[in-house]
Amino acid sequence: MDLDQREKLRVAAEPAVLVGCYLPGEEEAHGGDERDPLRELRALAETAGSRVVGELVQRRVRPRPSTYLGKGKMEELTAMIEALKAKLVVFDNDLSPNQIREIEKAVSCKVLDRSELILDIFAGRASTRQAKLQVEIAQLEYTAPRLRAMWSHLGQVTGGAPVGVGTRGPGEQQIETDRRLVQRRLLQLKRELAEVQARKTREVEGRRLEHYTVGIVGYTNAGKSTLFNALTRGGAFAHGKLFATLGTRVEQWNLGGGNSAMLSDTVGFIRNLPHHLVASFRSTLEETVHAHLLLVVADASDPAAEQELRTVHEVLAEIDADRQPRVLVLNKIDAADAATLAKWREREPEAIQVSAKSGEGLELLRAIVLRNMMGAVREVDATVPLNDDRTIDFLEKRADVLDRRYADGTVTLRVRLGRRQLEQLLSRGTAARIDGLPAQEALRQVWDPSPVAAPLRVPPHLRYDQMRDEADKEHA
Ligand SMILES: Nc1nc2c(ncn2[C@@H]2O[C@H](COP(=O)(O)OP(=O)(O)OP(=O)(O)O)[C@@H](O)[C@H]2O)c(=O)[nH]1
Ligand SMILES: [Mg+2]
Repeated sequence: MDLDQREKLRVAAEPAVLVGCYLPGEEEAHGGDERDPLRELRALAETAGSRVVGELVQRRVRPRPSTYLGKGKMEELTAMIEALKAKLVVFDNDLSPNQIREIEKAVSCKVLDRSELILDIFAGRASTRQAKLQVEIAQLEYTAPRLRAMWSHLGQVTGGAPVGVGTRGPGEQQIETDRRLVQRRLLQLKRELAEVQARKTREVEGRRLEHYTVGIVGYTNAGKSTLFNALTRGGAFAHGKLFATLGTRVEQWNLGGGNSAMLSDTVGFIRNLPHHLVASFRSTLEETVHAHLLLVVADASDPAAEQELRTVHEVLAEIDADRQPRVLVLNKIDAADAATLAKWREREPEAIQVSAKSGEGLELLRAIVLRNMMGAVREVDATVPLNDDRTIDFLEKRADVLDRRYADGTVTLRVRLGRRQLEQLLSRGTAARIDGLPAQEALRQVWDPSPVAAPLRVPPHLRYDQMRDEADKEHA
């Protein structure tokens, strides 16, 4: 079944009511748009395949511990669900397992919170092995405690026998068995993901040494894949729905003059991404974390763009992708009005305004990336055996030679050398030593002192030893 068919089926299946309960000062953080705080949740629900039939917003000083919403609003919600024949309630807030149980009991239909909704979308979209593993891990970690709460509540309703889980024994025992099954499954999945991750890390490290790498990042729906396609003719899936992209694609980007970069497109960010999902997606984001340069893409026509950019910078810090230079790319200028663009220009004078759709501004973007790439120029001593004519010839013609010293069958040239030029020398098999180091080593130590010289870090949640410890604790 293709994506659209699946979505049609689910649309037909799930009329949904959206609920947002906002505490003072929370609306902006929640919707990014004060007049329409449920805007993003609506887009998420539609992306997940629901049909939004009703919406309910409450402002409270603090959440009611049992149901988050106040008592009167809960009654209103129950009546609304009945009148609209809704099958699903989605909360814009993150709910505790107990709150979900209480609300489900009151409204007698399925209740999801925002994180679960996002997980559901990810589950529907994951197409690579890596993405599927990551989603299943996140789902097990996030949903398992909720499932437990739900079963115990259903157990009460049916006098102890859990509904829909089979007839094996009374509730508590069932939950214990399932909890162990979940743990075992988690361990197996994490082990498999660790293998995928290790392979990926080697691949990324290799690519980074050989090429200049540029990562596209940004909020979901900012137009990253459209930009990627416009720059590379790369055929990434671009779509007007949230989280169209879940994996990472890498394509060559021709920067002109015989230079090129490896450009990557990846999953979009969203505020309050479920914690486990961020951790799990670390390996998808490996390409981003280790890119030489980041293009941070924002939708200039979106009123919530500023809030979204803040989220993007936060997530980048969280995944350790905050050491490389960034270029802010304001996309969709064809859809933004002149006043908005003027405001952006004032606020972000360094940003490049583009339209991935019309191609406007892409030439400037290319030039700036090229300058960034060649910009890594170092003044070094290149010591070359006199019989390595090709290297000497290359340096004399292409690099800026400041001084020459001859000794014992070698020449030492004081040169200003770009990173890309050294890479080109390397690919021709140069015999030069740079500042006394073999050329390959110099590339690591002189040009990329911090990120590449250090081995790529394996995130703690993917380390075998820790997983084993956890499993042992579990069995003890
Ligand atoms: N008007 C206009 N629309 C654009 C532009 N760039 C992208 N879009 C539209 O924005 C929507 C999202 O584009 P994508 O490229 O899928 O966005 P993305 O950032 O890759 O989204 P995710 O992969 O879901 O995170 C699509 O409907 C695109 O057609 C642009 O420059 N102008
Ligand atoms: Mg995309």
